[in-house]
Amino acid sequence: MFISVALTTLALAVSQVAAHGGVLQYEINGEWYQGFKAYNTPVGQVSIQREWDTYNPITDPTDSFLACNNNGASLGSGQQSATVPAGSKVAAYWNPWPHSIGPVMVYMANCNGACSTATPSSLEWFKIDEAGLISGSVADGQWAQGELIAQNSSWTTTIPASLKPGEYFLRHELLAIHTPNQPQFYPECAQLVITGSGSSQPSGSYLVKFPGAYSMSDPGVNINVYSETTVYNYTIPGPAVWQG
Ligand SMILES: *[C@@H]1O[C@H](CO)[C@@H](O)[C@H](O)[C@H]1NC(C)=O
Ligand SMILES: *[C@@H]1O[C@H](CO)[C@@H](O)[C@H](O)[C@H]1NC(C)=O
Ligand SMILES: [Cu+2]
Repeated sequence: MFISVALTTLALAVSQVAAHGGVLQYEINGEWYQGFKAYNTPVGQVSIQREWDTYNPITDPTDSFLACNNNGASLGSGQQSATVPAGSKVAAYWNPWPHSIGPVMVYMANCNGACSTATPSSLEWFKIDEAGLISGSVADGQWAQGELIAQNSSWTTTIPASLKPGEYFLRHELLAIHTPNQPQFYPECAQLVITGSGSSQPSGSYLVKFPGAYSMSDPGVNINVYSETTVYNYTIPGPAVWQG
């Protein structure tokens, strides 16, 4: 009795505090990297992450900042990149309790040169990881974002081991769909220098632009989850995952 009351209270507290957010830090190949500090001036910040300014979502799938959030700018002399071998594990850590309904997606983009001078909206992105509806119905099932919260607000992905070395962007994204027919996109980008002896590159069908990859006509983007009580599939937007 006491336990069930306590759990109900906890569940209520959780649903109330689930909120906006972003990726605050990374653990890549065993090393920790601090993210950009949103709500602060970029002046003097040093990070592998590109600038993003608030925990607020992007709500339009054609928003010009969809690639790396608003404003996605390079940190100039403070802009760093993490040098890691292909095949490394990358864990992204969000703020505690981002939203719990919707998919988690991870993308990369080859900068074809220096990422520090690259414009995120001009790059061609490929998806390396995705998870959507884990179990149950669209209306009240378990989502990847709920799993992320249960994993200490983190998500771990392996960079394809065969990926050709070079400078790349890494883009983590939550697509929160708890508000009917009003998607919320939460993307953050970091810069990587991939090392190794791989030679694989995704072919054209795996490559997308942001904006461009998503639209309000995608079933997974423009959705009222609460009306889908007897639907047990969810179509994650964007291209197929490239396995390397
Ligand atoms: C949970 O995540 C934080 C980073 O947000 C990290 O410092 C801490 O070690 C993690 N705790 C566990 C138990 O992994
Ligand atoms: C579920 O699958 C059907 C048939 O493929 C599709 O039309 C529908 O859009 C899917 N539902 C969701 C929520 O993705
Ligand atoms: Cu929110």
